[in-house]
Amino acid sequence: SNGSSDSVSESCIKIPTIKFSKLFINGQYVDSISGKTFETIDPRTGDVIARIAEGDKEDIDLAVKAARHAFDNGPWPRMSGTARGRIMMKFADLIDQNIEELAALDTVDAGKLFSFGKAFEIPSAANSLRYYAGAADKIHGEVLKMSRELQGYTLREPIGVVGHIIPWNFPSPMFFMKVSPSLAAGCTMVIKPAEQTPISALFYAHLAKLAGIPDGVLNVITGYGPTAGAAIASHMDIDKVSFTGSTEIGRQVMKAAAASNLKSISLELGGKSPLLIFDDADASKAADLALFGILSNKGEICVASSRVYVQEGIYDEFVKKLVVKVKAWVVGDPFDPKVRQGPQVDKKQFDKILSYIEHGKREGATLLTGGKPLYEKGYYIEPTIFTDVKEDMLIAKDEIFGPVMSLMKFTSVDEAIKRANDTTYGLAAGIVTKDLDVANTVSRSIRAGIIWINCYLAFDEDCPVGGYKMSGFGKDLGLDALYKYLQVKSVVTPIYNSTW
Ligand code: TXE
Repeated sequence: SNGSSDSVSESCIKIPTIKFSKLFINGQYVDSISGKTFETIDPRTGDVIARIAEGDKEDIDLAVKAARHAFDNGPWPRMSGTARGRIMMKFADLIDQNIEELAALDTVDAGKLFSFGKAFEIPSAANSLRYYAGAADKIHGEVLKMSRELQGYTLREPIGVVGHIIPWNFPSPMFFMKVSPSLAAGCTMVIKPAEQTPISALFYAHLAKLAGIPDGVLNVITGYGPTAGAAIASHMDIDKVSFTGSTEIGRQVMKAAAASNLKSISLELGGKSPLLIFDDADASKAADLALFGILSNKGEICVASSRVYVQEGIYDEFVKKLVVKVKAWVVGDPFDPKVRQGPQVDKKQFDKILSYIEHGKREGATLLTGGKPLYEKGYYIEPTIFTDVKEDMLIAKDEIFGPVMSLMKFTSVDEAIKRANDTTYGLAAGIVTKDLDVANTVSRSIRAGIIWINCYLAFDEDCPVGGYKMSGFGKDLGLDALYKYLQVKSVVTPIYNSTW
């Protein structure tokens, strides 16, 4: 079966001490006004890790006041880009000095692989600061030669106070996907991490202060979505909200923005991304990519390859390879280096995934592998693959956000494109082929924000990601993300012989 005998083996446990559990407002750790706290749990066991301050509307108000003051009167938006960049570089170095502890915090809070956190996620958080630090002194507008007797130029100014609402699947990378470009732009901010994973965000607030980020620039309010999150979305003094989460809540954030001060928003929402495998592909490599695309981070990835379309000529060979490889995929304690898949983030997600699996069986899809929870304790689920899936089944339409693949067969390139696009989402897609014409045609034809050819989940600081269609709008990563936090001002003046 799937490997390690116990979910949590003694030798692997290394829960770091939780040093920061209060709200971070104006450079200080403080209790919530109500004095309330909430529990955050270890998904490996379901045990409580720590009690965290529960921020609500009044705490958001205080944090916004601090961020507004820092924006209107403080040094951050006014200092040179070089100076901002230097502080961000220091922030990045401080992350590097704490990689193991930060990776371990995300492992106990979110069930993420410790080895992956240590090797990639935490270093990429630091590198995201470095990437945008290098852009902070290159923010400029354009010179305009206008058609009348006018000349002008544009400025790119920071958009103001930003509210960042963050999900639980990538606590550290998501935090910096949002914080790094907005810091470089000269914005000030209020960050609400997900209630499932508040711990590392509070640690980052400490590092921000040590690095020299002025008080009030970066505030962290931990708490629940309908209270603290909703207070951000409807706040009259927040200029922009950057949200990553479910499509349902994204819609509510958009409504709240419209009903309050028409703040600018960007939404990174759900997905149901297709991976298309063509006849000429190497079946073994294709099977590796398909598993990597859906099982990485236990399927809790917005761009997960949850719909796998395989051309009929390679289908049987592909399925054979897939079954062999999935048997070797080890599920268990995410601190164990042999393990490739840890527990789902919490009971709610665990139950949601299992109920989709039951639904898939009832709808008539065939269970090729998995389908059951694993171990006595914790929120572990077997890697699950369905065949005989039809597009109108719920498991082929809804974002399951777990280790559940829907496998489908296709005949022609045109058919593959049509079926890949038959979704309300448009976050990502993958193509496996050696045929350049097929790769070019399909990548231009799929309506999604990122297309991976012969790779999957290939991210880089410089490469924007973000949705088409109901997966939202506004990019994270790359220079596009920096521009979300800037606004253009035009300055116009008459030239010689002007009638002005
Ligand atoms: O998301 P929510 P949930 C998808 C995935 C998952 C499903 C539900 O399919 O199974 O959403 O997850 C805050 N106003 N994704 O319930 O509720 C909340 O506190 C303002 C995909 O956890 O959208 C958290 O900080 N904010 C996704 C954040 O929104 C509110 C990542 C996301 O939580 C709020 C996560 C409100 N009314 C889930 N209600 C991706 N795109 O990667 C909640 N929040």
